[in-house]
Amino acid sequence: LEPAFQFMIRVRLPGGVCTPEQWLKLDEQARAHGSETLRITTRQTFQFHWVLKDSLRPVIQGLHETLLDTIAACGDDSRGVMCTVDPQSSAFHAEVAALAKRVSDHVIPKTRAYHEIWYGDERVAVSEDKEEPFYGSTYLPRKFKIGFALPPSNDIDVYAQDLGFIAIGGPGGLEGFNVVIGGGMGRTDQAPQTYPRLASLIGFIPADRVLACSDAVMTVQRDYGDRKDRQHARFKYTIDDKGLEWIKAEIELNMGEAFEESRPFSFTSNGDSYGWSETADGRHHRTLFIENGRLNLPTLDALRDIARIHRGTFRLTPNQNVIIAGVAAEHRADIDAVLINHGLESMQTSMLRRNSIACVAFPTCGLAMAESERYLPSLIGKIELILAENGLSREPITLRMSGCPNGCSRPYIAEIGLTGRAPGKYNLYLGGGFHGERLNCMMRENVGESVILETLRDALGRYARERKQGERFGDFAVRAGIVREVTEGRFFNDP
Ligand code: SRM
Ligand code: SF4
Repeated sequence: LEPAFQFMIRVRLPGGVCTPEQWLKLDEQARAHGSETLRITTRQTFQFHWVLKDSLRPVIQGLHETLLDTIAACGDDSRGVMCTVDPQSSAFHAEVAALAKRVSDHVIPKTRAYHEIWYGDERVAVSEDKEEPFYGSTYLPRKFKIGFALPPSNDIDVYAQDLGFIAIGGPGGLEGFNVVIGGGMGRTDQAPQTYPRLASLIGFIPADRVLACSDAVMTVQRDYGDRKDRQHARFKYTIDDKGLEWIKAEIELNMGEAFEESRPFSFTSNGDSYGWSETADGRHHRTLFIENGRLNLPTLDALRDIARIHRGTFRLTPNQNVIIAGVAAEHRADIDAVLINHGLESMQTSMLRRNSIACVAFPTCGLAMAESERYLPSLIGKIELILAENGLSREPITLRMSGCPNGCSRPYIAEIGLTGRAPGKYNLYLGGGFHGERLNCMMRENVGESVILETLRDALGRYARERKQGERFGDFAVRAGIVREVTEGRFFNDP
């Protein structure tokens, strides 16, 4: 008798866009095989948890019926491609989102093995270079992450990507992208040679060079990344070992041309804006807050009812929320009616909660050292009281918790970051940039809830009393000397 092995399934969903038909299929599979739960991830896709081994093929084949797959959602390859989701400038956004999808299709492995294993396709003998022209048999040294950001929104946290494209528009629409390389969050406790790193800006490329640029950057990492030590194999370490200028020159060589001067841009936030918004094309979009991305039955029921009547798309945000996008003005009331019916119409959540992210952690994550998704909601309740005492309830402050140092919630760029060390114990970080532009710095190591709350009471109290007009909490923590400014990943672990 075989043990009841259970699995997690992660879907590939470039830019987090999904049709109502796909939503209904995902919902159906979650009810049939995934313990009636779906999880929106920090990279804009869905995960099924608790899938038994015998259910793997039915789920994957079911997804295939609506053209969804799980290719390159994991592995040493280019992972799910992210794209800013807030369609503030509809035509421009559509152009960038389409490119994100093209890049995703371009960078995934080409092997037919997936189709043979999961869909039962007939096996055809092909030579390795034809089967996998870019990855070969050894793939990349480690996972590789690509994302597209549309200023002023940095919702995808472009500086946390191995390769980030920052869209630059002109009067005629999309002109091209500023390119950033070498971002990453993962670190290991007690291993100071591992650190989070913000991606570095290396120049501008015209829009039609995006595929060439992706190939060129990934080639450098494929050929020069560390294949001996997995803890040192991400692109960020290749860059710091070889030097940014050397890497940039290698990319230019592969691309066959030099980067242009980077263009001006500015980000204002990495969060979501909730409620209804309208774009120039007359379409309406409703962003729903989904705490930590967890879709359990009552919310699944509501969204299934919406999927049955919705004619636009659903968009998953990098902050683990859902946008019911592309609603015609005359259908808004129908969507509202379903939300009211299911008790989901009101937005009573605090600014802190709306700007929070927790990774999955226990009970499904095998690497978890402490709780995250199941604990953050109650911790926020306690921090909300401190904020209220200090008149800060309306202040947007980013708070991210991860159950281990791997940083799946991108905690090292939050204004308040918490990473698990042991059950009930966390490292507390302060001073991250509000829109993901600065790493934070460790303030307390391996501490429990009472020390976390005490430390925050102190820091937030000072913020309330001493801040300058419009100053963000992360900026204040650095200016006031509560934590030192971390200017580069290499210095993250300095005392
Ligand atoms: Fe992650 C591994 C969950 C985004 C850095 N991550 C894992 C695994 C698969 C655990 C494992 O390897 O056994 C987790 C599955 C937990 C579960 O039970 O579902 C897991 N990661 C997640 C998700 C679901 C967190 C969430 O709550 O949403 C996110 C899925 C993203 C997706 O849709 O593809 C997720 N992981 C991230 C991010 C954020 C991002 O990419 O923007 C990071 C930090 C960025 C980065 O890569 O540097 C991240 N995950 C890691 C790492 C550390 C990598 C490193 O360089 O050291 C690991 C461990 C590893 O790869 O060895 C990891
Ligand atoms: Fe698991 Fe750690 Fe990622 Fe959280 S940060 S999901 S605990 S690997």
